Amino acid sequence: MQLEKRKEMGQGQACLPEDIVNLFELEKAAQAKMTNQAAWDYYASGAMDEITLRENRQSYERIFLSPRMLVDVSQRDLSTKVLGQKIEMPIIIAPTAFQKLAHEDGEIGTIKAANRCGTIMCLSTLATSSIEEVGGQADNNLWFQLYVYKDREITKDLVARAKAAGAKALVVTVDSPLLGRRERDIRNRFSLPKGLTVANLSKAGLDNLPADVKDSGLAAYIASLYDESLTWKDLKWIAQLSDLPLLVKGILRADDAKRAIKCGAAGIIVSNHGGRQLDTAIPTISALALIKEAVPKNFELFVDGGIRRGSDILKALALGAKAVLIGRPVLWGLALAGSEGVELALNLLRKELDLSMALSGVSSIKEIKRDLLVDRRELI
Ligand code: FNR
Ligand code: LAC
Repeated sequence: MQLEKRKEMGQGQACLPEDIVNLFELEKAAQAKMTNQAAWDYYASGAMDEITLRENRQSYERIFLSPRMLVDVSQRDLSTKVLGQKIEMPIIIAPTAFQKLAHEDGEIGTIKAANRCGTIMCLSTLATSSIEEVGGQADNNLWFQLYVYKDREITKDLVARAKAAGAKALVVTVDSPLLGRRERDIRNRFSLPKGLTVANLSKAGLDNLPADVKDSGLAAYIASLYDESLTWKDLKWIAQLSDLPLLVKGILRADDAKRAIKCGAAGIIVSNHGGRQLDTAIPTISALALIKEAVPKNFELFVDGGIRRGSDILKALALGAKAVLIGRPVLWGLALAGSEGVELALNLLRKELDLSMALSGVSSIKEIKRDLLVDRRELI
């Protein structure tokens, strides 16, 4: 946008997609656009004091790179393989619930952006579009995130439907026997506005969040329906429900990572749920470093939480992640400009990763190694 027009609008900050220079600006622009304050709070919230939410981000800022010079970086390739499938960049869309709160395009807008960017989208159980609708638009690039309901028939049915809709992997989230205490949601009595539903659960008649509770409606929904008794034994049961590769999302300890592998996990997503579950849980980049030491060399690890810069992705890959997942920035993109906005968020990260690689003397993903990071003890 021309400078005059921007002045006319009296705004110092970018608010059109073409003006957005980084994800922090995208966040501000999305916030300005979202008129439903409770929906914004739901997206932005962390649990309790939001310490883990902040630390997820800040821990990346404390890691320094040790770039290598005079390397030919004229030909760069960001593509990689996850679970045997090629993707154009090591950036995957994390499962986030209720995407239609951001924009009417919702999850369909997100899968279309994933298609255009050559990457994978993981669809949440709590999506506002069904697995069949999203699967119908996918380009062999859909994963399904499973929440385990007390009613095992419902859980079985969700897995079968995901498989039939063409999902390529099953992501079981294990950090949410109950919902974390998100104080903004409690104050707002968070629920879904009229017209939006938990689309995957309409068949089971469980597609509405209670609206008349003195708490977060989502917290009440989860407390009454999710299986709080879930254990490793159940993970084995889930693994045999289909032939889909199983990813376990929400692991933060090395011994749990080893157990997940024993239960047949094809990969682990190191995650604290974007700081939304247990506050003061370990920041994910630190958990990744611990877990990497404990698992076989080629076992596929993923990480999410607080990734906002291409250099964050470089750091996560240097610490052993195959790829990263991005949660909130996708929602910000949707809120600002629907499917195009999601593409914008992904492209900003892709370009920054590409530049960070070039400036570090790396021209392909497999060249990213631990020695790109400065050891804490080397810092004065
Ligand atoms: C989430 N997340 C999440 N995870 C999951 O397994 N199932 C879900 O339905 C949701 N829903 C959800 C909604 C919203 C609004 C947010 C912000 C997050 C967690 C998500 O997959 C991911 O772990 C974090 O979002 C990653 O952190 P960043 O990138 O948001 O900082
Ligand atoms: C959340 C749940 C739905 O983080 O995963 O809101």
